[in-house]
Amino acid sequence: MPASVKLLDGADGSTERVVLCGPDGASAEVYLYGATITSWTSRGVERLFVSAQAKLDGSRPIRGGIPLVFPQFGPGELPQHGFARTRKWVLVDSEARGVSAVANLELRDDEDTRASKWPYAFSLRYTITLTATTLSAIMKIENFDDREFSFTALQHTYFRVADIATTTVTGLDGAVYADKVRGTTGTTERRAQVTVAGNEDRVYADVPGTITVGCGKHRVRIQRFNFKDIVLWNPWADKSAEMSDFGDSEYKTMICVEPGAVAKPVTLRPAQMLSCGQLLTVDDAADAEL
Ligand code: TA6
Repeated sequence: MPASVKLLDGADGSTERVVLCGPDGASAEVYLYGATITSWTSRGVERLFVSAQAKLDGSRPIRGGIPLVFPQFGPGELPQHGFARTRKWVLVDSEARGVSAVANLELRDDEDTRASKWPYAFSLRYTITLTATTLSAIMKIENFDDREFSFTALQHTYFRVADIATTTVTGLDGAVYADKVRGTTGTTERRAQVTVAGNEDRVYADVPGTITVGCGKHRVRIQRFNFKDIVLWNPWADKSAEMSDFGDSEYKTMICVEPGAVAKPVTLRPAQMLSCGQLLTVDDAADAEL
């Protein structure tokens, strides 16, 4: 089946989300609100997690999928994780070409952002490309101001897993991380296969190579472009109970493995730009491998 792109309108009649369809039944769904990818299905399996209690009406950031964090990771002068994930983005164009479905979205400064603590003129283009077994999410951040500006950025990917107890993350061994739960910094990850058995909130800096998230036979490879850092997060039971848009036991079927530039800010001079993002590839084990 050839690739296709559908625009779906919201209650107000304006385009609310874009559905990309690729070969072999692959699909992805992107809300213009926050340019949040809320679904990625490949090889018949939904690869992303969205909470059953997530708000999809624009009243708060979508709890799940791939929220975009820009221009601030974490708490700070702006609201947590910055404004990109709560703005209405513009669909610039979309196209289905052969085996790929593509959507180009854009966010620019507006009077609200110019009145914020991060008042700079900028353009943030976001290109999402779907094929049968890959999802590419590439941001192009451009400084349209006459001043340099600094930012941190991240793609807050929520992976859907069958069981957190049998989920592994590989590729982090040797990386140094800050542990926001234990309040430590400078710890080196020694495990080739990282597992999660409680609340984890870690920022691994300067991680080389490919990261793989696996559970049972389902595996997704993460390749990154100018996103050297990886955040690993699972709220576990206590933090889950504190989140109104997250089910108390949903921590058992999700893990956040988030590529970004967050360990230190990126600075762009006027007219300078940075392309950054990730390529997700399905790499399921053959039955014989299990
Ligand atoms: O990426 C990990 C993290 O920074 C955690 O500290 C936690 O706050 C998570 O993001 C979710 O943040 P949110 O603002 O979406 O509730």
